[in-house]
Amino acid sequence: MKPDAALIVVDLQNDFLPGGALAVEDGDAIVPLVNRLALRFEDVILTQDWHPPGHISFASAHRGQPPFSTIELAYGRQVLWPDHCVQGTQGAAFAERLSVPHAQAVIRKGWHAHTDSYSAFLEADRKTRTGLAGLLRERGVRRVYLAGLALDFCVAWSALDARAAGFEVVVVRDACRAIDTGGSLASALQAFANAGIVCANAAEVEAGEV
Ligand code: VGL
Ligand code: ZN
Repeated sequence: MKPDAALIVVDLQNDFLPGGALAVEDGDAIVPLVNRLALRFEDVILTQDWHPPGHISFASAHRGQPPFSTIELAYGRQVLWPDHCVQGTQGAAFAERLSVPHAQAVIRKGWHAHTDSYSAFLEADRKTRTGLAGLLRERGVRRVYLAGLALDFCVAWSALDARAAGFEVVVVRDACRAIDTGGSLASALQAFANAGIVCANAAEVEAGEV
Protein backbone atom coordinates (compact mmCIF):
# COMPACT_ATOMS: atom_id res chain seq x y z
CA MET A 1 0.00 0.00 0.00
CA LYS A 2 1.13 3.50 -0.75
CA PRO A 3 0.93 5.70 2.34
CA ASP A 4 -0.18 9.35 2.04
CA ALA A 5 -1.13 8.66 -1.58
CA ALA A 6 -4.30 8.42 -3.61
CA LEU A 7 -5.04 7.00 -7.05
CA ILE A 8 -7.38 9.11 -9.16
CA VAL A 9 -8.98 7.12 -11.96
CA VAL A 10 -10.11 9.62 -14.57
CA ASP A 11 -13.24 9.18 -16.67
CA LEU A 12 -13.10 5.44 -17.41
CA GLN A 13 -16.56 5.64 -18.94
CA ASN A 14 -18.23 3.89 -21.87
CA ASP A 15 -18.36 6.99 -24.08
CA PHE A 16 -14.56 7.23 -24.03
CA LEU A 17 -14.04 3.58 -24.97
CA PRO A 18 -14.05 2.16 -28.52
CA GLY A 19 -17.65 2.26 -29.77
CA GLY A 20 -18.48 5.21 -27.50
CA ALA A 21 -19.55 8.72 -28.49
CA LEU A 22 -16.08 10.22 -27.91
CA ALA A 23 -13.97 7.11 -28.24
CA VAL A 24 -10.32 7.32 -27.28
CA GLU A 25 -8.28 4.93 -29.42
CA ASP A 26 -7.32 1.81 -27.49
CA GLY A 27 -8.99 3.24 -24.38
CA ASP A 28 -10.22 -0.17 -23.26
CA ALA A 29 -6.67 -1.50 -23.09
CA ILE A 30 -5.98 0.35 -19.85
CA VAL A 31 -8.87 -1.09 -17.84
CA PRO A 32 -7.06 -4.25 -16.61
CA LEU A 33 -4.00 -2.15 -15.83
CA VAL A 34 -6.04 0.28 -13.73
CA ASN A 35 -7.78 -2.59 -11.91
CA ARG A 36 -4.39 -4.03 -10.93
CA LEU A 37 -2.83 -0.69 -10.08
CA ALA A 38 -5.72 0.21 -7.77
CA LEU A 39 -4.89 -2.76 -5.53
CA ARG A 40 -1.81 -0.82 -4.41
CA PHE A 41 -3.88 2.04 -3.04
CA GLU A 42 -6.11 2.32 -0.04
CA ASP A 43 -7.43 5.69 -1.26
CA VAL A 44 -8.97 5.53 -4.72
CA ILE A 45 -11.12 8.27 -6.23
CA LEU A 46 -13.03 7.88 -9.50
CA THR A 47 -13.95 10.84 -11.66
CA GLN A 48 -16.98 10.80 -13.93
CA ASP A 49 -17.64 13.24 -16.77
CA TRP A 50 -21.30 14.09 -16.16
CA HIS A 51 -22.94 16.55 -18.53
CA PRO A 52 -26.57 17.67 -18.69
CA PRO A 53 -28.25 17.35 -22.14
CA GLY A 54 -27.35 20.35 -24.35
CA HIS A 55 -24.13 21.02 -22.43
CA ILE A 56 -22.08 24.00 -23.59
CA SER A 57 -19.17 21.71 -24.59
CA PHE A 58 -21.32 19.86 -27.12
CA ALA A 59 -20.93 20.89 -30.78
CA SER A 60 -24.65 20.16 -31.18
CA ALA A 61 -25.39 23.11 -28.87
CA HIS A 62 -23.70 25.58 -31.26
CA ARG A 63 -25.27 26.02 -34.67
CA GLY A 64 -22.89 25.33 -37.56
CA GLN A 65 -19.98 24.17 -35.38
CA PRO A 66 -18.62 20.70 -36.14
CA PRO A 67 -17.21 18.43 -33.42
CA PHE A 68 -13.54 19.10 -32.64
CA SER A 69 -13.78 22.75 -33.73
CA THR A 70 -13.11 25.40 -31.11
CA ILE A 71 -14.97 28.52 -29.99
CA GLU A 72 -14.33 31.37 -27.57
CA LEU A 73 -16.54 31.27 -24.51
CA ALA A 74 -16.70 33.69 -21.57
CA TYR A 75 -14.03 31.63 -19.77
CA GLY A 76 -11.77 31.06 -22.79
CA ARG A 77 -11.28 28.66 -25.66
CA GLN A 78 -13.47 25.58 -25.68
CA VAL A 79 -13.09 22.51 -27.88
CA LEU A 80 -16.54 21.36 -29.03
CA TRP A 81 -17.18 17.66 -28.63
CA PRO A 82 -19.73 15.16 -29.85
CA ASP A 83 -22.48 14.74 -27.24
CA HIS A 84 -20.96 12.49 -24.58
CA CYS A 85 -21.34 11.38 -20.96
CA VAL A 86 -24.87 12.69 -20.63
CA GLN A 87 -26.07 12.29 -17.04
CA GLY A 88 -27.70 8.95 -16.38
CA THR A 89 -26.99 7.40 -19.79
CA GLN A 90 -25.15 4.16 -20.51
CA GLY A 91 -22.41 6.21 -22.16
CA ALA A 92 -21.75 8.00 -18.89
CA ALA A 93 -21.57 4.76 -16.92
CA PHE A 94 -18.21 3.37 -15.87
CA ALA A 95 -16.55 0.82 -18.12
CA GLU A 96 -18.11 -2.55 -17.50
CA ARG A 97 -14.78 -4.22 -16.83
CA LEU A 98 -13.57 -1.54 -14.44
CA SER A 99 -13.31 -3.27 -11.09
CA VAL A 100 -12.29 -1.02 -8.22
CA PRO A 101 -14.82 -1.94 -5.54
CA HIS A 102 -12.78 -0.29 -2.78
CA ALA A 103 -12.92 3.19 -4.41
CA GLN A 104 -14.53 5.53 -1.90
CA ALA A 105 -15.57 8.62 -3.80
CA VAL A 106 -16.80 9.59 -7.23
CA ILE A 107 -16.19 13.16 -8.34
CA ARG A 108 -18.70 14.10 -11.02
CA LYS A 109 -17.66 17.03 -13.17
CA GLY A 110 -18.92 19.09 -16.07
CA TRP A 111 -22.41 19.16 -14.56
CA HIS A 112 -22.82 22.96 -14.73
CA ALA A 113 -24.69 23.57 -18.01
CA HIS A 114 -22.56 26.57 -19.00
CA THR A 115 -19.12 25.50 -17.83
CA ASP A 116 -17.00 22.53 -18.88
CA SER A 117 -14.62 20.82 -16.48
CA TYR A 118 -11.79 18.66 -17.75
CA SER A 119 -10.14 18.96 -14.38
CA ALA A 120 -11.25 16.98 -11.36
CA PHE A 121 -10.28 19.99 -9.21
CA LEU A 122 -11.26 23.21 -10.95
CA GLU A 123 -13.87 23.90 -13.63
CA ALA A 124 -12.99 25.57 -16.92
CA ASP A 125 -13.86 29.01 -15.52
CA ARG A 126 -10.75 28.35 -13.35
CA LYS A 127 -12.71 29.52 -10.28
CA THR A 128 -15.31 26.93 -9.36
CA ARG A 129 -13.88 24.14 -7.22
CA THR A 130 -15.11 20.57 -7.21
CA GLY A 131 -14.03 20.00 -3.59
CA LEU A 132 -11.54 17.25 -4.44
CA ALA A 133 -8.48 19.10 -3.09
CA GLY A 134 -10.20 19.50 0.28
CA LEU A 135 -11.22 15.85 0.33
CA LEU A 136 -7.66 14.72 -0.34
CA ARG A 137 -6.14 17.12 2.19
CA GLU A 138 -8.53 16.09 4.94
CA ARG A 139 -7.44 12.51 4.37
CA GLY A 140 -3.77 13.41 4.66
CA VAL A 141 -2.97 12.70 1.02
CA ARG A 142 0.28 14.29 -0.17
CA ARG A 143 0.86 12.54 -3.47
CA VAL A 144 -1.62 11.68 -6.20
CA TYR A 145 -1.25 9.17 -9.00
CA LEU A 146 -3.43 9.61 -12.06
CA ALA A 147 -4.59 7.09 -14.66
CA GLY A 148 -7.43 7.07 -17.19
CA LEU A 149 -8.80 9.04 -20.12
CA ALA A 150 -7.96 11.17 -21.84
CA LEU A 151 -4.30 11.81 -21.13
CA ASP A 152 -4.26 15.13 -23.01
CA PHE A 153 -7.52 16.52 -21.57
CA CYS A 154 -9.02 15.35 -18.30
CA VAL A 155 -5.92 13.58 -17.01
CA ALA A 156 -3.69 16.52 -17.99
CA TRP A 157 -5.85 19.25 -16.49
CA SER A 158 -6.38 17.22 -13.33
CA ALA A 159 -2.64 16.57 -12.99
CA LEU A 160 -1.75 20.24 -13.46
CA ASP A 161 -4.39 21.40 -11.00
CA ALA A 162 -3.31 18.79 -8.45
CA ARG A 163 0.23 20.11 -8.73
CA ALA A 164 -0.96 23.73 -8.42
CA ALA A 165 -2.89 22.71 -5.29
CA GLY A 166 0.38 21.52 -3.75
CA PHE A 167 0.25 17.75 -4.26
CA GLU A 168 3.08 15.69 -5.65
CA VAL A 169 1.83 14.25 -8.92
CA VAL A 170 2.62 11.09 -10.85
CA VAL A 171 0.91 10.38 -14.18
CA VAL A 172 0.86 6.65 -14.88
CA ARG A 173 1.58 6.99 -18.55
CA ASP A 174 0.78 3.48 -19.79
CA ALA A 175 -2.49 3.48 -17.83
CA CYS A 176 -3.71 6.43 -19.94
CA ARG A 177 -4.61 6.96 -23.60
CA ALA A 178 -4.86 10.28 -25.48
CA ILE A 179 -7.33 11.91 -27.88
CA ASP A 180 -4.50 13.91 -29.55
CA THR A 181 -6.33 16.68 -31.42
CA GLY A 182 -4.59 19.87 -32.54
CA GLY A 183 -1.27 19.08 -30.84
CA SER A 184 -2.93 18.42 -27.48
CA LEU A 185 -0.78 15.43 -26.54
CA ALA A 186 2.56 17.15 -27.12
CA SER A 187 1.47 20.22 -25.16
CA ALA A 188 0.24 18.10 -22.26
CA LEU A 189 3.57 16.27 -21.99
CA GLN A 190 5.46 19.58 -22.16
CA ALA A 191 3.22 21.07 -19.47
CA PHE A 192 3.90 18.04 -17.22
CA ALA A 193 7.64 18.59 -17.56
CA ASN A 194 7.32 22.33 -16.85
CA ALA A 195 5.20 21.70 -13.75
CA GLY A 196 7.41 19.01 -12.21
CA ILE A 197 4.89 16.25 -12.81
CA VAL A 198 6.47 12.81 -12.94
CA CYS A 199 5.50 10.35 -15.68
CA ALA A 200 5.98 6.69 -14.81
CA ASN A 201 4.74 3.30 -15.97
CA ALA A 202 2.39 1.08 -13.98
CA ALA A 203 5.11 -1.51 -13.44
CA GLU A 204 7.35 1.09 -11.80
CA VAL A 205 4.53 2.17 -9.50
CA GLU A 206 3.69 -1.42 -8.60
CA ALA A 207 7.35 -2.16 -7.91
CA GLY A 208 7.42 0.78 -5.50
CA GLU A 209 9.98 2.66 -7.58
CA VAL A 210 7.76 5.72 -7.94
C1 VGL B 1 -12.81 14.55 -21.76
C2 VGL B 1 -13.24 15.78 -23.64
C3 VGL B 1 -14.48 16.13 -23.15
C4 VGL B 1 -11.87 13.67 -21.02
C5 VGL B 1 -14.05 14.89 -21.25
O1 VGL B 1 -12.30 12.87 -20.17
O2 VGL B 1 -10.65 13.75 -21.31
N1 VGL B 1 -12.41 15.01 -22.94
N2 VGL B 1 -14.86 15.69 -21.95
ZN1 ZN C 1 -16.85 16.06 -21.30
